[in-house]
Order: sequence, then C-alpha cells, then structure tokens
Amino acid sequence: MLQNLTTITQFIIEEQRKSNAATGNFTGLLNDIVTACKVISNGVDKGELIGVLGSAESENVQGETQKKMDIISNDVMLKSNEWAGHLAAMGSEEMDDIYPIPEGYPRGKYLLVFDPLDGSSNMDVNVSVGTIFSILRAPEGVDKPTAADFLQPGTTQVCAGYALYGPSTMMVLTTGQGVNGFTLDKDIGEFILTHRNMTIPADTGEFAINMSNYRHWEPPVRRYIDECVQGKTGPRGRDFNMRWVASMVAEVHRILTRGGIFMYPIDEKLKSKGQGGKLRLMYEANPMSFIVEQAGGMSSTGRVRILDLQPNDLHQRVPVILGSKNEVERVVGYHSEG
Ligand code: AHM
Ligand code: MG
Repeated sequence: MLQNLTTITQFIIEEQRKSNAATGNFTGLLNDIVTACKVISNGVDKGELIGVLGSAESENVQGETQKKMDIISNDVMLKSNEWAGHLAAMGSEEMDDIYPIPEGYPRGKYLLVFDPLDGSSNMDVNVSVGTIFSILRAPEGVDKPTAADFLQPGTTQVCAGYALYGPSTMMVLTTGQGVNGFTLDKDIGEFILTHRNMTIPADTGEFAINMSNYRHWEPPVRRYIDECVQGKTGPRGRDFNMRWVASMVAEVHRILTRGGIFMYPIDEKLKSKGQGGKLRLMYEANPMSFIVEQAGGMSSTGRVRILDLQPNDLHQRVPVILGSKNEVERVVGYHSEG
C-alpha cells in the first residue's frame, strides 16, 4: 500500500506529460495553491483554539461581513502564490480590485481567481467549508493585466479545483482530462490520489436548494421542485430527498460522490437587489461548472451553459443549476417552455 501512493504533484506531472503540456510553471503554480490550502485547512481545523472563529470588523466588496477566517484565507492564498513567478495577477471574492504581482517578484503567464473560504458562514458552527479556484491564461503579451484581462469565458479555464475542509481535507481538480480527488494525509503532509476519475451519475433522486426562497423563485424552478416534493404520487412517480449545507463546495462534492442537482437560481428577491444571481461567476460558478462537466454532469443558468457566458465583471453573479445531467436538462427544458 505505502509503495503505491500517488501524490498530487506526481499525478499532475504525469498528466501534463501525457498531454505534452508539461511546463514546470503550471505544476509549480498548483503546488503553491496546494500549500495554501494545507495552511487554510490547518487554520480551519484549529478553529477557536487559535481564535479564528467569528466575524472581523470589515465588509467585502459584496457588502458581506467578513469572517476572520475569510481574511486569513485570502492572505494565505495571496502570499503563497505571489512570489514564484507563475502568475501575472490574482482576483478574489474578498478583494474589490485585482491583485497585481508586487514589484520585485517575477511575473508569469497565468491568472488565478479564487474564493478563499466559500461557505464561511459555516465556520462558526463547525460545518464544512472550502476554497475554490480557477486558473486562466493571461492574454498573450500582457505583462501587467487589468481586471478586463480576467473576463474570459469559463471554457478557457486551464484548471479548476476546490479544497474541501470536511471530516477529511480533500482537493478535487480538473485540467480538462477528467476529475480526480486527493485526500490530505496530515501525517505526511501530502494530498494522496484517492478518488480517480470521479463521475456524476446522469440520474438522481436528490436535490439541493435553499427552500426558504421558494416564494421568490421563477415558475420553472417552482415547477421542478414542486414535482420533486410530490414524490411517488406526482408526475415524477418517485420520491426525492433534499440536502442543503449552505456550502457550495460540500454540495458539489456530494454530487460528485453520489449524484444530485444543486440550484441557486435567480429569484425576485435577488432581482430586486439588482443581482443577477447569488453565486459569483468567475470564482464559484465557472470552476465548479468545469469540474461538473468534466465529471459528465451539466451546468446551466437555466437558460444558457455557464461556461459559455462572457463575463462582464470580476464579481458578476449568475444563477447556477448543476449536477446530474438528466435533471439539469429537465430544469433547462422547463425554462425554455417559459
Ligand atoms: P460565500 O462565498 O459568501 O460563502 O457565499 C456562497 C455560499 C455558497 O457556498 C452556498 O451555496 C450559498 O452561499 C448559500 O447561500 P444561502 O445562505 O442563501 O443558503
Ligand atoms: Mg463563496
């Protein structure tokens, strides 16, 4: 057993070799992200022992109160990824503007966008949280990128992944050649390949949505959920189960493990606040959609494929409906019926 361990670094190098895409840059970048996630995992683990629970005194660009661990995780991601020369700039849920690589460090050809601690409202109640990231290429010849250089459709992502800080810490990622999962062995400090080629079954009997928003939903979403809730006696002729962790990473991980559909649709309440959705396109919807599609699932706003959207803002919000293909297709069908 011990002799057959594949570390995340070994896996990535071998995957890159196969596709002739081997550049030490990409592997180096991924290693720095992995290091950051190990540090965040350690902080999440220790919790109140090191005084990192609770809110900070600040708000982020979205007007949300930041948790102490939001700020710490953001700093860890920046510090871990700024120095090595793989990146031209970074963008984060926790920062209004992009983060250029500071003077004095070499600049590289990649852009990194992330949500350093997704689902952070779960920190204080000791429920799973995660880090989501997406790697893009800086446009050719651009040395000092602007925010506009980040606004590339999800189809151009080089790599997307998440770290899940749950009962185990896991890293799940794709470079466009399927989805693989790695579990952190804290004794040796390495992510080890444990979930090869993760796939999402096309059918499911499990949905995830924040039901408290029911009265605000659009008719196609209500119709879909109504039919699920009616169970065996309804038009679907079967019972459905529901889950809502309020942590997208945990939700997507469950779907990658046993199937399901996750929905954070547009609703009247979000519209009245001038928002196009709840979740952010660049560092939540796009990376998760890349992973879900690579695992054989589907991801849509209800009307269009998320990965095809042309972003118009680093912090743009979009509706998200993703998971088991046949169920997502059904919801999209209900939208097109009007
Ligand atoms: P965050 O990035 O501020 O943590 O918000 C994103 C999270 C997702 O992980 C989760 O799916 C959703 O917000 C939960 O929202 P709600 O509290 O409305 O159920
Ligand atoms: Mg988030």
